[in-house]
Amino acid sequence: MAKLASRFRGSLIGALIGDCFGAQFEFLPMAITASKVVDFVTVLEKKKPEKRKESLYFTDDTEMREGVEESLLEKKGFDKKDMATRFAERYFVSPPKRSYGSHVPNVFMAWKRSDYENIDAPAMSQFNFTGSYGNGGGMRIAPAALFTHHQSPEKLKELSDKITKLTHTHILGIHGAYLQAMSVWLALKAEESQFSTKEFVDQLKEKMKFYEDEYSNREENKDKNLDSEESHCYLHKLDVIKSFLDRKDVSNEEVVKELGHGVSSQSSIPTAVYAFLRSVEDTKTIPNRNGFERTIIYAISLDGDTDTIATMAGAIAGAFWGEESIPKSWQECCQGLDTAEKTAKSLYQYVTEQS
Ligand code: R7I
Ligand code: MG
Ligand code: MG
Ligand code: MG
Repeated sequence: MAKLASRFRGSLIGALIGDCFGAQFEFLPMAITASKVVDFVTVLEKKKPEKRKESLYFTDDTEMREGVEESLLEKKGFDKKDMATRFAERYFVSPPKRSYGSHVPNVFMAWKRSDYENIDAPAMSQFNFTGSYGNGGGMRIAPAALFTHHQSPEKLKELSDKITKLTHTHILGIHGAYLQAMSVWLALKAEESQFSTKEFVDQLKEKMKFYEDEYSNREENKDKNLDSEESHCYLHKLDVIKSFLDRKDVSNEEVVKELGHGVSSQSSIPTAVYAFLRSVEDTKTIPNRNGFERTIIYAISLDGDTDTIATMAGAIAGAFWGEESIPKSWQECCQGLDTAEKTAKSLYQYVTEQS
């Protein structure tokens, strides 16, 4: 079983690899298949180390994840002004290839105009005051699961909500980010030899049911225009995942139709969780690759928001199988590897000192 320090590194490096590898496929006009992704990684693996080194850039998924980590470590917990300032100031100097979501820069600019005094309001005013349900909350949330490793799932929920609400206040964005955070949190603790994908989904279902019920039962939410299918969408999608895990013949088309591969939380976060769980179960469709490799290859093969689905799936898979499951040749390709390694070590040190 991978040791905890290795799982911390695995989660952040796994997130980085998902982003860097997935970004190469984001706007490709061709249909993506697992064999095309395998061809892509095979080319990288055969390159000379000096040609490979840092040849792949990361995007907003990593840039914002780094902002979360730095702030949590520096402030020893959540500090909204500090984290918001890090998000925005990084964005203002970032090259265009970081490809941030189309609306989230409005939040950064409003913060700056207020000299980082008015942090809460800009996110709430996104999308006609519904708030964003983009997957920008989930894509950066893995470090919250590491940070609360020795605490309760309720503490993780509190932290995940605070980090997400800085930019994403739609309930589907908030619940989605928690689903991703909780998946990483559980994967860090899971033992491979006794692992049951169904039990993993059941644990997630229990949490999502609680929070989705709580939200829809609150009086002030009764007149919000979410129908019951929407307000319990994560519970519903976890049931779909369970039914998929019972079958061996689930096609990419069916996964995309039922779970999605889009830029919204609800159409990408359950998909990332499934990409990991399917890769635990199915060792044959993508042969001669370990579970971590299968997760990344499969997540990207689903097409759509490839960097973000792969970054979220990679964070879960890396937490489960540990850093030693991630080929060194893959790691070396990524810009941002040194930061991910160092930060994982600092987070590990921080939580072990706290416990
Ligand atoms: O969520 P966000 O940070 O974007 C992250 C995505 C990832 O795929 C990254 O890799 C990057 O490519 O972008 O940024 P937002 O601008 O808040 O949301 C992203 C998109 O989600 C928006 O541009 C909208 O298309 C969609 N969206 C919504 N559409 C309608 N109504 C988010 N919220 C809404 C909504 O309430
Ligand atoms: Mg991105
Ligand atoms: Mg995108
Ligand atoms: Mg993306």
